[in-house]
Amino acid sequence: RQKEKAQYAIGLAGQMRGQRQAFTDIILKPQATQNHKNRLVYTAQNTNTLPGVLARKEGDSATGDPQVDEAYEGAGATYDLYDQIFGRNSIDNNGMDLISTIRYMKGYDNAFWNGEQMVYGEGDEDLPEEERLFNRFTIAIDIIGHELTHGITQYEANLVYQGQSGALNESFSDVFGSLVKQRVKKQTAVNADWIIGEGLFTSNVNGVGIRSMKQPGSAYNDPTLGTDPQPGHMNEYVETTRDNGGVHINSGIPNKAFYLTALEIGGYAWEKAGKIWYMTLKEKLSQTANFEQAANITYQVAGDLYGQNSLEQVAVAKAWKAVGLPI
Ligand code: ASN
Ligand code: ZN
Repeated sequence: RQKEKAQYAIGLAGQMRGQRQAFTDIILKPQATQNHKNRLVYTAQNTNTLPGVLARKEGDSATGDPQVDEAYEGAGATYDLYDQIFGRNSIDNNGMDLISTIRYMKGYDNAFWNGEQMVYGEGDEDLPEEERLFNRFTIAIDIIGHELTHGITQYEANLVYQGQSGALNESFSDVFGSLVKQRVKKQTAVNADWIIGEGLFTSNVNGVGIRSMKQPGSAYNDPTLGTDPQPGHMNEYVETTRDNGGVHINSGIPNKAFYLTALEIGGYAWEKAGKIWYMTLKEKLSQTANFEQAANITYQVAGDLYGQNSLEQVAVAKAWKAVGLPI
């Protein structure tokens, strides 16, 4: 049971598909959208009823319940990244309410986007302390950004949650989740830890988080959870029928390509690498895109945004080549 948990920790994309809008102007001169940030945080009170009972709405002051307040603040930071940096107005780019439910079921070791809202378990709070592996899932702001990004992917490329397109779906969630965290912490690409889910494991686990974008496969190595199964190169691509064909496993490859791109460009990762990935997701990828197509499209987009043979475009090509996907 525990083993499965880590591997499935963190995203399901639904089937809806939003309308696409025209390209580049917004992205180089993003303007905050008219503010439609409307957060609603509910508690399921340890049941499976969604959304549950309203615990905090937009404008309310902190409740003192960390799960409620973290879900609220994390949704806010995610909204702000998309709004202020990419000019996007919420999940559907049309001001959709940001609905979160915390305390979903009892001892639930996961978080997910259900096609309409974010849902967070409280981890192993039901177990005696020495048996706990997971803390509450709102504890890590990148997890919140990850789940919300599944909503955005649903309205944009709508990547099919299977095989390589599914691993890309997962990877975009990790990329923007990590950018939410990096922006809140004001960290440049070189200073960021690129860990996903830092703080999620209790001290009973030998691990720093559920994934590492910088060094896929290195996030944990634990007697109960096993070893982080992520590859960081096509040579180690994992063929499996588990986990929808390894969507949380092979996402290590595009994750590392993003990390390498951001590192090579330098500065804050959301400013350029983030824009390239955002425009790729919003305007260019098809639902069934594979890694090779994603690589080619990020390269094209980098050229459109920053110029042919620009430092940024060259960085993208180098990064994909380094993970075994030459353009
Ligand atoms: N926490 C997982 C994720 O967001 C949930 C899932 O749908 N596998 O990827
Ligand atoms: Zn996910």
